[in-house]
Amino acid sequence: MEEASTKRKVTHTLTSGYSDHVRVPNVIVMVGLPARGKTYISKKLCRYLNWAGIKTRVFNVGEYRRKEENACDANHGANANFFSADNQDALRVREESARRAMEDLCEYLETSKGTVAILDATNTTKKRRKMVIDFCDEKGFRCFFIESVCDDPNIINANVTDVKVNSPDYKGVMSAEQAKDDFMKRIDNYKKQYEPLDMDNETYLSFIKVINAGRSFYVNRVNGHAQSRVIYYLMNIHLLPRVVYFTRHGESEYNAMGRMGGDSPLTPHGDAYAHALEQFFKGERVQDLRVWSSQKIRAVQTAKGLKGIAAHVEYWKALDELDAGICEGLTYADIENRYPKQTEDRKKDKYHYRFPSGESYEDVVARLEPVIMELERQGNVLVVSHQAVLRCILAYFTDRTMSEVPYIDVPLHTLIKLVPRAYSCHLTFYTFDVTRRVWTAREGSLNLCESPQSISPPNTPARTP
Ligand code: ADP
Ligand code: FDP
Ligand code: F6P
Repeated sequence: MEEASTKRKVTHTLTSGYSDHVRVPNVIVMVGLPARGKTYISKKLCRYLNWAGIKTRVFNVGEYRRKEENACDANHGANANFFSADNQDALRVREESARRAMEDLCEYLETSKGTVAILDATNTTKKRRKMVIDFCDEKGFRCFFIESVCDDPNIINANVTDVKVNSPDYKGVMSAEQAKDDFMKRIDNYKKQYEPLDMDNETYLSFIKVINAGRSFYVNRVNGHAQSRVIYYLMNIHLLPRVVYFTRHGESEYNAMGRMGGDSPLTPHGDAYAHALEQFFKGERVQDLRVWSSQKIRAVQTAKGLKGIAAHVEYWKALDELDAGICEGLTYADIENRYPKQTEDRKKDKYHYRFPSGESYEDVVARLEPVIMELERQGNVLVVSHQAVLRCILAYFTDRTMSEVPYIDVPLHTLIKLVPRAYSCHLTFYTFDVTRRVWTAREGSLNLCESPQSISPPNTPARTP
């Protein structure tokens, strides 16, 4: 009897969309003229949501259009006239591209168990948006619009010059100068058909308007957890140029003994690294540098010399190393001997494995969310933390999957400099030439560093114990 009713319930959710009690897939629909940061927002949001454990994928309609064009050996994108509202043939191609993207998006949410799909297109007309809304209604997907409105000519000019002229539409077809000219005409063509989200007559829709790259926002009818999380995120990100540095503490006594976790002080080698770091930042003269350290002794000692250099030094509990619970203070060999089952389980799924009375990488990601949000809000920051924690933070910035996170190589006595770029981040690894350091990475490590830079900063004699 009970089994039959359970079956009925399941059938009900499958045939008539998603009730309030089951997972409701979200479709995020980008809206806005070209060069308003829609692809930037889509990619960044996707990276954040996946990192936070919400399975997300971007469907870029421009790519679908290019695929169609490749199939018939054409390159319409390199001619602004293609985007004119009067070009009926082109409109058909664009509608078809959007339709295909929506089919794939639907497959992703229904079959591949995605939670959020982002439809990255201009969606500048009411007609196009109605098509998307009807589609989502029919499938039982929740629809949320993000419109980027920008009339600041400096921002638009920079977006076109730095990013748009490198679009695959123009690659090998024309010079950067010609591409810029064509793209500006493309924008003009879109302007003639653009119908912004209507704050008076489209109030039944859930949306956020991001105005002039976050100078102000307009939010309407937020529906559910995923949407409120997205809004909070969008309100924290900014485009100002800045640098984020990451380092592990210098070598600690426990590192030297091969023991996990604990709260031991630096060895003389670790101390020499702390000194070299201080000299490096003295030379760098980073403006308004904020230093965020964990509260563990080894991190506090590493950051100590930066007090006179940085604008602020703060100590975050959230930056403390992953808690290895009953394995704290043990070597990997001790753990294997005492708890062979734990070692085996950890190997099978290191990301989700939680130490008894301790944490998993997944737990660390959850407690790092406020750190990420604050990093997004701030300018220049140096984070002094630990191997597992920095793996989680770097995974966010470099878009790594859950299974990759616990294997990212974050060596001791190495400073990582991260500079945000249009759609990605650029990393530089500075390896400091300060005597010995122990090797703490485990098997199968993942190298994020393309070209390491060795540093022997002047005036950094290794300190004697
Ligand atoms: P679109 O997809 O709208 O054609 P892109 O995302 O390709 O535009 O443009 C990328 C550029 O947009 C990046 O250089 C980024 O600095 C900038 N950008 C990001 N967010 C915004 C925003 N909210 N408004 C304007 N420009 C933005
Ligand atoms: P993009 O490639 O930057 O994502 O420039 C507009 C464009 O942007 C075109 O490539 C693409 O054809 C279009 O957006 C997406 O579709 P619609 O204008 O048809 O919505
Ligand atoms: O060995 C240094 C260390 O930071 C330990 O404190 C911590 O338990 C460990 O690395 C985390 O690395 P893994 O997850 O590879 O064991």
